[in-house]
Amino acid sequence: MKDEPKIKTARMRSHRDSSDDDSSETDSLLGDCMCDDCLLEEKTPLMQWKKIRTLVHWSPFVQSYKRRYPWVQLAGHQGNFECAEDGDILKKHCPREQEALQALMNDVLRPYIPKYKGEAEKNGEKYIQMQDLLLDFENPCVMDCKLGTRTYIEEELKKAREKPKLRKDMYQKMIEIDPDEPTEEERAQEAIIKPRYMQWRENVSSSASLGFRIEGIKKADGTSSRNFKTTKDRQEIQEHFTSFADADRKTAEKYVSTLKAIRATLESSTFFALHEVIGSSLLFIHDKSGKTGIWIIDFGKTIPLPDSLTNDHRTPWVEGNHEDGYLFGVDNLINIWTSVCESLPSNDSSSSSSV
Ligand code: I3P
Repeated sequence: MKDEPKIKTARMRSHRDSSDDDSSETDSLLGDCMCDDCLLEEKTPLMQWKKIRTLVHWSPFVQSYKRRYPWVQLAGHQGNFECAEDGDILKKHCPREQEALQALMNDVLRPYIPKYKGEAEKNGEKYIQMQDLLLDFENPCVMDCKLGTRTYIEEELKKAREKPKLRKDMYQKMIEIDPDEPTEEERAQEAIIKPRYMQWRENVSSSASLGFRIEGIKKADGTSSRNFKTTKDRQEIQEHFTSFADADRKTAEKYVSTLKAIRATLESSTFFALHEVIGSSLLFIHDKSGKTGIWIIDFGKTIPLPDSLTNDHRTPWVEGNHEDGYLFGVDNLINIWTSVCESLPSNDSSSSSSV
């Protein structure tokens, strides 16, 4: 078929292989394709149909492009995804992300990373092919938390100094949240430079103070929100986590234990010690069956450190040290999810009646 992606590099086994069907290794992105090819695919299982139908109602994130190809995406750049064969997803090619994913396939972090399936081409465009993480869940609840105290790379800062590029779109996004924020000069230009916007975003959200921020939440009842730009307060975040977990203590406990496992793995990862990890997210997914998982996604701004440097990911950033605050964010996530657990009644009714 002319539209089928051609995988250029050797492909790993499909995650639909029964021997390889491990939900703890599912992928990253929130994509489900409604393209004609997928809908007409004879082997499309009923469950997949149901999921597609449900996700189509996730209206704020549905985007239509090309021949009515609605995709669902919780966070990140719109229009970056396409469908692929075997229920995989295609993400617009980014050399940095591809390099990171390739390296991560040989790192201890691999179980928490979307499976990288190689490079693909569709309609003349180059893509990275990855597993669709949602495939193993039935009507999933999904939350994207962007990690780190800093969301722009040092290179962007240097470029902005050398050749400032004014962004009218970012000015507009800023005044929508806080009309008083722009300086007189910015107001006259009706534009701002990107690092200024990114730093302001970090400060109005919890990125700067807690090392992570909520980017988007989709719940099982079909409701969804990306309205977290000014969500900064610890208590408010705890309430969002509680609601996301449907006030279910078991779900919250599973998230705490997975977060602790991810932290331990990050601390022992060679890849992580040798990279600045900016703009990467943790994707939380669970469904009614009790299945939960957290995956590390988005590596477009993950960069190898200069030769003599390693990052501890907790030391505060000063220009030149490349620190990103990633583990500081994971520490705070664990802390807040632990508070969620402590605030909820135990699911085990026998323990309350055993006195
Ligand atoms: C966007 C967000 C993205 C960033 C994008 C921003 O702001 O910070 O992470 O993309 O920059 O517009 P918001 O969430 O407030 O909409 P990158 O991380 O890839 O830089 P862009 O508009 O230059 O893509």
